[in-house]
Amino acid sequence: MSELLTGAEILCRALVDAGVEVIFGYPGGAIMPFYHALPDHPRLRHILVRHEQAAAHAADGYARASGRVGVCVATSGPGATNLVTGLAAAYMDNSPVVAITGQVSRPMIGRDAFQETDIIGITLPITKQSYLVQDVTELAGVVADAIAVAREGRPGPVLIDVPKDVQNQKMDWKNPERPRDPRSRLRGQSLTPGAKPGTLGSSGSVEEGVHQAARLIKGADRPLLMVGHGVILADAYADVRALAEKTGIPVITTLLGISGFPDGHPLHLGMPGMHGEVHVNRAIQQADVIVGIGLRFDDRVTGNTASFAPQARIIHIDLDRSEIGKNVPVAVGIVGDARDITRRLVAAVEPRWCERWLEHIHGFKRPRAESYRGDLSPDAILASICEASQGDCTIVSDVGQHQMWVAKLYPYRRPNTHITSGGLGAMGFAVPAAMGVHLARPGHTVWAISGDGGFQMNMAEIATMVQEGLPVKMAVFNNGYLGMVRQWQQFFHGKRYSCTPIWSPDYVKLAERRSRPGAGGVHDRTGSQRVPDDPARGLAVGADRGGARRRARELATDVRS
Ligand SMILES: Cc1ncc(C[n+]2csc(CCOP(=O)(O)OP(=O)(O)O)c2C)c(N)n1
Repeated sequence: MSELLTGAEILCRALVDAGVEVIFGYPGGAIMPFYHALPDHPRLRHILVRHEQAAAHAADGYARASGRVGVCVATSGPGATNLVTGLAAAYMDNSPVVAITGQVSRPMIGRDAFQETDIIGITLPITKQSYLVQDVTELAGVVADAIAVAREGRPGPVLIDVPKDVQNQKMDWKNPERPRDPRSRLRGQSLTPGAKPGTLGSSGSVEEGVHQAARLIKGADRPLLMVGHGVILADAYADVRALAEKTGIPVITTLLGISGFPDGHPLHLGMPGMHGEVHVNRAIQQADVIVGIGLRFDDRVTGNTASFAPQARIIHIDLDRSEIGKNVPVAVGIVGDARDITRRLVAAVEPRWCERWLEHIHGFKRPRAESYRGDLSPDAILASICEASQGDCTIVSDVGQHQMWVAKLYPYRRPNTHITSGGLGAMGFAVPAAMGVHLARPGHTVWAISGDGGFQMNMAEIATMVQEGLPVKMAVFNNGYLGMVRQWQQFFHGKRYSCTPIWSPDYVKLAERRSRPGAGGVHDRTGSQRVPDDPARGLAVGADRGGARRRARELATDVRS
């Protein structure tokens, strides 16, 4: 059956057809036709964020928690540029996000029209692919293609820029007819080459690589397994655990690999790197074989690569060929899906145990510092969060000192329950990303844990959550400082605490609901507003009003004196 539809209507239908259920966005001039069409597609739930950066972070959180594509929408110009940080975070952490931006009408492109920005040019280095839709006939194919590209291989963000006149352009829509080559008009490039399974060097086959790896593991005295985000993305937990248990190799989880292997497992050591644990770093320096699965050996893990793991032969398993040998030299590089390769490796290795090596590593452990004790210590706060959630929640952390405490101290027992901005390290990530995680996992407890600096960057999203009735729990480590920067000033800048004390509003007051929101819900075209019964229900901001303020004042005095 044929119908005359606008590009905006086709855009909505294509999203519904692709299984999209939630969109995080903010309207404006160049995306008006899309917002006009949206109310006719009730299967698309729109979350009106308070800043487009939050839309991108929320889509990212949704994608990481669901394994599906997260979608965000913005208008041209400032709306589109506000997405940039969120897209960069998604790019760095391989999160499948599709961003849809309005663009000025085709005849106006390149004339510095009102709110015209070359968002494709701006986001080229932080997107896997981008499309400037030139004609309504391409739209449905572009959406389907963008969603596939965002997910396949090494996931990442994709941008679709849709000129306003294309959104208004009509076409005779014969579902399910699709343009044959939706890429014909795209701009942008894939920065992540498609992966062909294989082994670098020798015969090049995966089998050969797996056998080389098994031989190295057999001959190793001090082997280590390093687990990265790729294990979570590939759903390779069971296989990684099987590999560790068959060989007895101690396991290290990178910041993004946390919850890729259960904390509390006798083989789990903890996090490496400059904010990691001393015993983990010492183990790396003494290891003779390291099996790295789904990680990129970034500088926060390796420090100076010249002195990283000086005795180790490295086996690197990664989906992306370009990662292998990029940061550290490898003895065996195997390109392929983490689950598939690990499974083969489990079959190829001989059972063994590394008891003495494990004991040796535990000998490096040091007692916790004094500051880790007491009622408001990171340990105690995280233990109470764990207890309150009966150990079953997802933690979304922001960036700073608290992020490292959350990474190191919280016991993650279930896969993919720790979400953070690892690669970009974007403050302001936690609150909106937790909102996305909640929408991906309704009924599950989600905590956003932030510092007072990062929380203030996107705390306006509390209003979004109240309007939408999203019961995300929040904890603010309100120490009165940009703590991690202060720590650097303490150690590397002669204790010159320049511009790091930070004042906070009363977070508990902020979370109190004074009145019902005026215009809640998605659409009020028909006059019906969807306002949640009790929008603030379940919204817990874990700031300690008096105590933290006092502590902040004390610290500030401390610094001045
Ligand atoms: C958007 C952004 N701006 C600046 C930084 C640099 N930065 C890293 S950690 C940090 C301090 C974070 O302070 P806070 O949120 O209070 O957390 P804390 O370290 O005290 O736990 C800053 C400013 C960043 N990572 N992201």
